[in-house]
Amino acid sequence: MMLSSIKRPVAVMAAAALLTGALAGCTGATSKTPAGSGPENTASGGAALVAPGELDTHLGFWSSGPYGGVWVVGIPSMRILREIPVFEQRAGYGWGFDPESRKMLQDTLPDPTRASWGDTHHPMLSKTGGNYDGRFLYINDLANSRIAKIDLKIFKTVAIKRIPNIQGVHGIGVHADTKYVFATGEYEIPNHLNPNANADNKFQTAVTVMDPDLNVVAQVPIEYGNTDIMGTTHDGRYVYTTVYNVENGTVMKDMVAAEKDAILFIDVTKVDSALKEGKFKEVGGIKILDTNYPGLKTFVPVGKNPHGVDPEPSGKYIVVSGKLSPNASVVDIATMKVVKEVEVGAGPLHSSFDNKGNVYTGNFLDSNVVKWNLADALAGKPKEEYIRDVQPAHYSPGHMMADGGGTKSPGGKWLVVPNKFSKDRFVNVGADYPENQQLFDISGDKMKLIMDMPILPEPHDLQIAPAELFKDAIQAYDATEAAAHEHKIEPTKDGETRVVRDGNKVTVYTTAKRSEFGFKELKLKKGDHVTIYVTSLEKTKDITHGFALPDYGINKALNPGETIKMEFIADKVGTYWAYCTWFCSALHLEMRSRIIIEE
Ligand code: RUQ
Ligand code: CUA
Ligand code: CA
Repeated sequence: MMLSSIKRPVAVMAAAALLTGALAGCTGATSKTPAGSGPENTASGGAALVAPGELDTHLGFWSSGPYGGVWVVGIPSMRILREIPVFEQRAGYGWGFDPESRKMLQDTLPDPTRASWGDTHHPMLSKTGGNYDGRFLYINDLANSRIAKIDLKIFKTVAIKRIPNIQGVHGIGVHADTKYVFATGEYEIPNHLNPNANADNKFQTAVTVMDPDLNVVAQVPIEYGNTDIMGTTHDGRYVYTTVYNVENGTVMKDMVAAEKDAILFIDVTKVDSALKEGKFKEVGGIKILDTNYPGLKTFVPVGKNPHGVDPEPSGKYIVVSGKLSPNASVVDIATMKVVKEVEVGAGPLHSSFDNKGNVYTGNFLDSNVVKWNLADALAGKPKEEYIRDVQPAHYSPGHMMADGGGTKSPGGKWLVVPNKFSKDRFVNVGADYPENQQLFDISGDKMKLIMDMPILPEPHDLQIAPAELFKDAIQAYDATEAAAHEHKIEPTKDGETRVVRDGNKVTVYTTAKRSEFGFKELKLKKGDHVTIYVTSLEKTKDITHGFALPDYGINKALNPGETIKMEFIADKVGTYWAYCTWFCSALHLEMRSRIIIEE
């Protein structure tokens, strides 16, 4: 057994008292209020952990729920460092205002004429050998069945794909070596509505297998009413997901009717061999695998309506959270059997891990985090022994994540607990309260609450990795390379604006620097199809310009050395100002150029 078993000097009775809810906060507050009903734990002032001018040691990548993007947060300061826009337009970065990002957003919607939005749940970092490698981040859009890839060299979204044949992409999983990206389908599609359904391939939903660029490799038809949260084993062999609707119910009452639901394991080696042997049917260009292919799918019965499925670091077990039961089920991956039901409290949703053999499970109903020792629980020790600590988490934690929590090598230092409610923890700002999340230091015997951090709705899930992993993120583009690779144009040099006319096609190659664009005035004819490339001549870090032409819906930020491309049809006669949207110098407001469109 690879799990370290810790000799613990902690008083067993204290743990028992904590479980009953008579909480003595670790931070010195001693209220007798039961967990979840009062602000009994107070933070010790986390921001001070990182003094002004000092840098965070870790980066957290947050899904932002219906904000449709990703927040990057420094840990332990919990300072928001930036947003990465994904499924929604963001004026600040000009995301969704230029033809390329706009196409990515709109073409992947069910109706490309509607405003794009996303419901992001589960960010997943790319991995090598079962550990984060800092290259990419993948994120789902439950609302529009989409998935996106973010390149962490540039912290930008580089691909968005809509997944066919399913509704509600919820859980996603990244193969231990990022060979594949997997996605679940939350909502069943009745067979009569499913364009691919016929006598041979009845399915309610499917697990989708994609390559690292999110092209669909295959879909595995699933006969049950949903596939929910997802995980992968550290050896790359399996991807697994909870299935809470084995009933194929369409209303909640029916979805909780059965005593047991399931975890579905999909053997990735069988996906490969089924593809190789041609055991699939191609429907609309998608390879739908033979659902009866031997060894492809295994359903393991677990307690009703399970939710989180989290791989512990040794790679032997998965911890499944019970949601409707007070238990976390430990599933042995080798035998695919539940080997232990561990009593952890009411409403467990998700678990994360440290580097000392401990599991941190968040209880939605109890509003707490329970630290328990996996080896002790598996050895059948009493609850007072395997439970090492209980701390209130305000209020009603959903997800939680320790640094490196889903990998082979957790760091064991930080635990972030996004909470679903905040109630009395902040000044009232209206009927929709701030969302809360809390940072715990988990390096000691007891979890220590470091800080509360209110944030916009809603902090859903996250991944935490050492900041060191992202040290190669670029700080400025190489103007030549960016131009050549992204747009296949000759780089535009200082003082060299070129206007090329071919019939009514006009292409403008120009520049931006402090504080002017390369062209001072551009004359166009009504009806011209205009493409403008702007190359930033800046080499100084953090000097960002923008190019906005509001009358034509154009707005895009441009970083040092970067080339951006904008397109519009000059269909309105008049004089229009293009201006810089990012404050770049004392003469920022003067950074504007006139575009005259004549009859
Ligand atoms: S899951 S509904 Cu996406 Cu735990 Cu949060
Ligand atoms: Cu360039 Cu403001
Ligand atoms: Ca069920």
